[in-house]
Amino acid sequence: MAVRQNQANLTAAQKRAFTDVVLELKRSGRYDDFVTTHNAFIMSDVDNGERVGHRSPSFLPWHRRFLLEFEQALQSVDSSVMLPYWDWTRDRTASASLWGADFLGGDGRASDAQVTTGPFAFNSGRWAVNVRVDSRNYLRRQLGGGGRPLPTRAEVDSVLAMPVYDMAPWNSQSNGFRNHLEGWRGVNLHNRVHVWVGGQMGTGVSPNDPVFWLHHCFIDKLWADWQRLHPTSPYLPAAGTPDVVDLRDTMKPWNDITPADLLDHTSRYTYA
Ligand SMILES: [Cu+2]
Repeated sequence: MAVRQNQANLTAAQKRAFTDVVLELKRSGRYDDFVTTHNAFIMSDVDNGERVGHRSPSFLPWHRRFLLEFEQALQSVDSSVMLPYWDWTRDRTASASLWGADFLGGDGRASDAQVTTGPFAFNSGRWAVNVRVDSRNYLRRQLGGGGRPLPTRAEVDSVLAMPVYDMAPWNSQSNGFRNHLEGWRGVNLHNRVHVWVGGQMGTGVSPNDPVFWLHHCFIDKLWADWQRLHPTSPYLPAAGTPDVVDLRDTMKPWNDITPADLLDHTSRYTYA
Protein backbone atom coordinates (compact mmCIF):
# COMPACT_ATOMS: atom_id res chain seq x y z
CA MET A 1 0.00 0.00 0.00
CA ALA A 2 1.22 3.49 -0.83
CA VAL A 3 2.21 5.21 2.39
CA ARG A 4 3.14 8.85 2.80
CA GLN A 5 5.66 9.11 5.61
CA ASN A 6 6.81 11.78 7.98
CA GLN A 7 9.91 13.30 6.38
CA ALA A 8 11.75 13.00 9.71
CA ASN A 9 11.58 9.20 9.39
CA LEU A 10 12.94 8.88 5.85
CA THR A 11 16.11 6.89 5.34
CA ALA A 12 19.09 8.45 3.62
CA ALA A 13 18.24 6.38 0.52
CA GLN A 14 14.62 7.62 0.52
CA LYS A 15 15.74 11.24 0.80
CA ARG A 16 18.17 10.73 -2.04
CA ALA A 17 15.51 9.08 -4.21
CA PHE A 18 13.06 11.90 -3.58
CA THR A 19 15.48 14.72 -4.37
CA ASP A 20 16.84 12.89 -7.42
CA VAL A 21 13.35 12.54 -8.89
CA VAL A 22 12.45 16.17 -8.15
CA LEU A 23 15.64 17.22 -9.94
CA GLU A 24 14.75 15.03 -12.92
CA LEU A 25 11.31 16.63 -13.20
CA LYS A 26 13.01 20.01 -13.07
CA ARG A 27 15.48 19.02 -15.81
CA SER A 28 12.70 17.76 -18.06
CA GLY A 29 10.64 20.94 -17.65
CA ARG A 30 7.67 19.22 -16.03
CA TYR A 31 8.38 20.70 -12.62
CA ASP A 32 7.93 24.27 -13.75
CA ASP A 33 4.48 23.44 -15.15
CA PHE A 34 3.32 22.83 -11.58
CA VAL A 35 4.69 26.21 -10.48
CA THR A 36 2.91 27.92 -13.37
CA THR A 37 -0.41 26.24 -12.55
CA HIS A 38 -0.24 27.15 -8.87
CA ASN A 39 0.60 30.77 -9.61
CA ALA A 40 -2.23 31.07 -12.13
CA PHE A 41 -4.73 30.00 -9.48
CA ILE A 42 -3.22 32.21 -6.77
CA MET A 43 -3.58 35.16 -9.14
CA SER A 44 -7.15 34.40 -10.17
CA ASP A 45 -8.77 33.11 -6.94
CA VAL A 46 -10.62 36.10 -5.46
CA ASP A 47 -12.94 36.50 -2.48
CA ASN A 48 -15.78 38.07 -4.46
CA GLY A 49 -15.45 36.12 -7.71
CA GLU A 50 -14.53 32.69 -8.95
CA ARG A 51 -12.24 30.90 -6.50
CA VAL A 52 -10.99 27.34 -6.72
CA GLY A 53 -7.47 26.70 -5.45
CA HIS A 54 -7.39 29.06 -2.48
CA ARG A 55 -9.58 31.11 -0.12
CA SER A 56 -12.50 28.79 -0.80
CA PRO A 57 -13.90 25.41 0.28
CA SER A 58 -12.07 23.64 -2.54
CA PHE A 59 -8.67 24.72 -1.17
CA LEU A 60 -8.34 21.24 0.36
CA PRO A 61 -9.59 19.00 -2.50
CA TRP A 62 -7.83 21.21 -5.08
CA HIS A 63 -4.47 20.78 -3.35
CA ARG A 64 -5.18 17.06 -2.77
CA ARG A 65 -5.57 16.64 -6.55
CA PHE A 66 -2.57 18.88 -7.26
CA LEU A 67 -0.37 16.80 -4.94
CA LEU A 68 -1.64 13.56 -6.50
CA GLU A 69 -0.69 14.84 -9.93
CA PHE A 70 2.78 15.79 -8.69
CA GLU A 71 3.20 12.47 -6.90
CA GLN A 72 2.23 10.63 -10.08
CA ALA A 73 4.84 12.65 -11.97
CA LEU A 74 7.44 11.62 -9.37
CA GLN A 75 6.39 8.00 -9.76
CA SER A 76 6.68 8.15 -13.52
CA VAL A 77 10.40 8.59 -12.89
CA ASP A 78 10.77 6.29 -9.86
CA SER A 79 7.74 4.21 -8.90
CA SER A 80 8.99 3.76 -5.32
CA VAL A 81 8.79 7.46 -4.43
CA MET A 82 5.93 8.88 -2.35
CA LEU A 83 5.44 12.40 -1.10
CA PRO A 84 6.62 12.83 2.49
CA TYR A 85 5.01 15.28 4.88
CA TRP A 86 6.57 17.91 7.16
CA ASP A 87 4.98 18.06 10.60
CA TRP A 88 6.03 21.61 11.39
CA THR A 89 4.63 21.35 14.91
CA ARG A 90 7.48 18.91 15.69
CA ASP A 91 10.28 19.85 13.31
CA ARG A 92 10.08 23.56 13.98
CA THR A 93 13.57 24.99 13.77
CA ALA A 94 16.11 25.69 11.04
CA SER A 95 18.26 22.89 12.48
CA ALA A 96 15.68 20.17 11.67
CA SER A 97 17.01 17.38 9.43
CA LEU A 98 14.53 18.54 6.77
CA TRP A 99 16.91 21.42 6.03
CA GLY A 100 20.04 19.26 5.80
CA ALA A 101 22.34 19.35 2.79
CA ASP A 102 21.31 15.72 2.11
CA PHE A 103 17.67 16.71 1.73
CA LEU A 104 16.15 20.14 1.03
CA GLY A 105 19.17 22.26 1.94
CA GLY A 106 19.24 25.00 4.51
CA ASP A 107 18.34 28.58 5.23
CA GLY A 108 19.19 31.41 2.87
CA ARG A 109 22.34 33.42 3.48
CA ALA A 110 22.04 36.81 5.14
CA SER A 111 22.99 39.01 2.19
CA ASP A 112 20.37 37.94 -0.36
CA ALA A 113 18.51 34.99 1.23
CA GLN A 114 20.04 32.66 -1.37
CA VAL A 115 20.03 28.97 -0.42
CA THR A 116 23.64 27.80 -0.82
CA THR A 117 23.48 24.22 0.50
CA GLY A 118 21.81 21.06 -0.72
CA PRO A 119 20.56 19.90 -4.12
CA PHE A 120 18.35 22.93 -4.76
CA ALA A 121 20.99 25.59 -4.24
CA PHE A 122 21.42 27.69 -7.37
CA ASN A 123 25.15 26.99 -7.33
CA SER A 124 24.43 23.27 -7.73
CA GLY A 125 23.54 24.12 -11.32
CA ARG A 126 20.32 22.10 -11.27
CA TRP A 127 17.75 24.44 -9.75
CA ALA A 128 17.12 27.70 -11.55
CA VAL A 129 13.94 29.55 -10.65
CA ASN A 130 12.36 30.07 -14.06
CA VAL A 131 8.71 30.78 -13.18
CA ARG A 132 9.24 33.88 -11.08
CA VAL A 133 7.77 37.19 -10.06
CA ASP A 134 11.03 39.18 -10.14
CA SER A 135 14.48 38.86 -11.69
CA ARG A 136 15.99 36.64 -9.00
CA ASN A 137 16.51 33.15 -10.42
CA TYR A 138 17.90 31.49 -7.28
CA LEU A 139 15.98 29.70 -4.54
CA ARG A 140 15.58 31.89 -1.47
CA ARG A 141 14.57 31.24 2.15
CA GLN A 142 14.52 33.21 5.37
CA LEU A 143 13.54 30.52 7.86
CA GLY A 144 11.73 32.13 10.77
CA GLY A 145 12.23 35.58 9.30
CA GLY A 146 8.52 36.38 9.31
CA GLY A 147 8.54 36.98 13.05
CA ARG A 148 5.96 34.47 14.22
CA PRO A 149 7.04 30.95 15.17
CA LEU A 150 5.59 27.91 13.42
CA PRO A 151 2.16 26.79 14.69
CA THR A 152 2.11 24.59 17.77
CA ARG A 153 0.36 21.25 18.20
CA ALA A 154 -2.13 22.93 20.54
CA GLU A 155 -2.98 25.46 17.81
CA VAL A 156 -3.44 22.63 15.31
CA ASP A 157 -5.68 20.76 17.74
CA SER A 158 -7.81 23.88 18.28
CA VAL A 159 -8.51 23.99 14.55
CA LEU A 160 -9.07 20.23 14.22
CA ALA A 161 -11.74 20.57 16.92
CA MET A 162 -13.91 22.78 14.67
CA PRO A 163 -16.84 20.61 13.56
CA VAL A 164 -18.09 22.58 10.52
CA TYR A 165 -16.06 22.20 7.30
CA ASP A 166 -16.69 25.68 5.88
CA MET A 167 -19.22 28.49 6.06
CA ALA A 168 -20.65 31.30 3.95
CA PRO A 169 -19.33 33.53 2.49
CA TRP A 170 -16.99 30.64 1.50
CA ASN A 171 -13.87 32.82 1.25
CA SER A 172 -11.10 34.33 3.36
CA GLN A 173 -13.67 35.80 5.74
CA SER A 174 -15.30 32.48 6.63
CA ASN A 175 -15.52 30.84 9.98
CA GLY A 176 -15.09 27.06 10.17
CA PHE A 177 -12.35 24.44 9.77
CA ARG A 178 -11.19 25.12 6.21
CA ASN A 179 -10.45 28.82 6.61
CA HIS A 180 -8.78 28.36 9.99
CA LEU A 181 -6.57 25.63 8.52
CA GLU A 182 -5.83 27.74 5.45
CA GLY A 183 -5.02 30.59 7.81
CA TRP A 184 -6.92 33.69 6.75
CA ARG A 185 -8.71 33.69 10.08
CA GLY A 186 -7.76 32.79 13.65
CA VAL A 187 -4.48 31.20 14.77
CA ASN A 188 -3.35 30.80 11.12
CA LEU A 189 -1.83 27.46 10.24
CA HIS A 190 -1.09 26.96 6.49
CA ASN A 191 -0.44 30.58 5.51
CA ARG A 192 1.85 31.16 8.47
CA VAL A 193 4.09 28.27 7.43
CA HIS A 194 4.54 29.78 3.96
CA VAL A 195 5.58 33.06 5.62
CA TRP A 196 7.90 31.28 8.10
CA VAL A 197 9.90 29.68 5.26
CA GLY A 198 10.06 32.96 3.35
CA GLY A 199 11.65 33.41 -0.06
CA GLN A 200 9.60 32.02 -2.94
CA MET A 201 7.45 30.12 -0.41
CA GLY A 202 5.95 33.44 0.60
CA THR A 203 4.73 34.13 -2.96
CA GLY A 204 2.36 32.71 -5.57
CA VAL A 205 5.26 30.81 -7.10
CA SER A 206 5.74 28.92 -3.83
CA PRO A 207 6.14 25.48 -5.49
CA ASN A 208 9.57 26.69 -6.61
CA ASP A 209 10.67 25.49 -3.17
CA PRO A 210 10.31 21.70 -2.91
CA VAL A 211 9.22 22.14 0.72
CA PHE A 212 5.89 23.30 -0.75
CA TRP A 213 4.96 19.65 -1.37
CA LEU A 214 5.91 18.52 2.14
CA HIS A 215 4.00 21.40 3.71
CA HIS A 216 0.87 20.74 1.68
CA CYS A 217 1.17 17.01 2.30
CA PHE A 218 0.88 17.75 6.04
CA ILE A 219 -2.08 20.08 5.38
CA ASP A 220 -3.66 17.20 3.44
CA LYS A 221 -2.99 14.85 6.37
CA LEU A 222 -4.63 17.33 8.76
CA TRP A 223 -7.74 17.29 6.55
CA ALA A 224 -7.75 13.49 6.82
CA ASP A 225 -7.27 13.74 10.59
CA TRP A 226 -10.19 16.19 10.78
CA GLN A 227 -12.42 13.78 8.83
CA ARG A 228 -11.69 11.01 11.30
CA LEU A 229 -12.50 13.32 14.21
CA HIS A 230 -15.77 14.47 12.60
CA PRO A 231 -17.03 11.50 10.57
CA THR A 232 -20.49 12.97 10.07
CA SER A 233 -19.34 16.47 9.06
CA PRO A 234 -19.72 16.87 5.28
CA TYR A 235 -17.82 18.91 2.72
CA LEU A 236 -19.70 22.18 2.22
CA PRO A 237 -21.33 23.80 0.32
CA ALA A 238 -23.51 21.03 -1.09
CA ALA A 239 -24.92 22.70 -4.21
CA GLY A 240 -25.90 25.86 -6.02
CA THR A 241 -23.23 28.28 -4.81
CA PRO A 242 -22.05 30.93 -7.31
CA ASP A 243 -18.26 31.19 -7.89
CA VAL A 244 -17.58 28.31 -5.49
CA VAL A 245 -16.92 24.60 -6.09
CA ASP A 246 -19.84 22.69 -4.57
CA LEU A 247 -19.54 19.05 -3.55
CA ARG A 248 -20.30 17.65 -7.01
CA ASP A 249 -18.95 20.44 -9.22
CA THR A 250 -15.88 19.70 -11.31
CA MET A 251 -12.71 21.61 -10.50
CA LYS A 252 -10.47 23.53 -12.84
CA PRO A 253 -7.92 22.93 -14.32
CA TRP A 254 -8.75 19.21 -14.54
CA ASN A 255 -12.52 19.54 -15.15
CA ASP A 256 -12.99 15.82 -14.57
CA ILE A 257 -12.86 15.55 -10.78
CA THR A 258 -15.07 16.88 -7.99
CA PRO A 259 -14.55 17.38 -4.25
CA ALA A 260 -16.79 14.32 -3.74
CA ASP A 261 -14.29 12.22 -5.70
CA LEU A 262 -11.47 13.29 -3.39
CA LEU A 263 -12.95 13.04 0.08
CA ASP A 264 -11.59 9.55 0.72
CA HIS A 265 -7.83 9.39 0.22
CA THR A 266 -7.45 5.81 1.43
CA SER A 267 -7.84 4.17 -1.97
CA ARG A 268 -4.87 6.18 -3.22
CA TYR A 269 -2.51 6.43 -0.23
CA THR A 270 -2.43 6.31 3.54
CA TYR A 271 -0.47 8.26 6.14
CA ALA A 272 2.10 6.76 8.48
CU1 LIG B 1 0.07 26.61 0.18
